[in-house]
Amino acid sequence: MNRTWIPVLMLGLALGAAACGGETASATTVASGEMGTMAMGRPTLTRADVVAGAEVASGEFQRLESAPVGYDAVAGRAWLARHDAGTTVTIDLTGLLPNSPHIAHVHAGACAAAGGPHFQFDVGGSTLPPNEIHLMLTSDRDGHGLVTVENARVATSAARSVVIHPANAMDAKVACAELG
Ligand SMILES: [Cu+2]
Repeated sequence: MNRTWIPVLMLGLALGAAACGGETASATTVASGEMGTMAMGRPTLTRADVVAGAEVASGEFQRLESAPVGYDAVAGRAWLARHDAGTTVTIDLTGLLPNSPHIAHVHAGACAAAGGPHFQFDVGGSTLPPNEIHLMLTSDRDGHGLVTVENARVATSAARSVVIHPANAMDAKVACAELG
């Protein structure tokens, strides 16, 4: 990727996140660089389900009515591990549109409410990581996607579900996993 495109991509992602959360992100906030790739996860981090000494909540992804075409077979699992170093979240899905970027957020509501608002460490604070937990993955040619993200704070019980969206259609909620 050409360097000059990175800020453009990040701006697009931030605006998308704002669309999902129903709030507006200012260009100033976006430019601060909080939303770097590192803050949204990597496939190679230690998965939440194998973090040593963690308390792990997990749930199966269920397709939502709002899922766009192409996601009829979406399935997978989300894990949220609370541990001494903070929180680790992993999502592992199949049945995604192939070779496509997706964004997931930890939400504060039940899947019956399509996840409700985004989970925030400081409620009413920044709508970007690290105050929220966002994950970015690009599915492979078979529609499989895996990513893990870490946060230095331990999530409260308000971290209730994980919702995944196509990165280019953030209003479209594809699937939700309730953490139990
Ligand atoms: Cu979301």
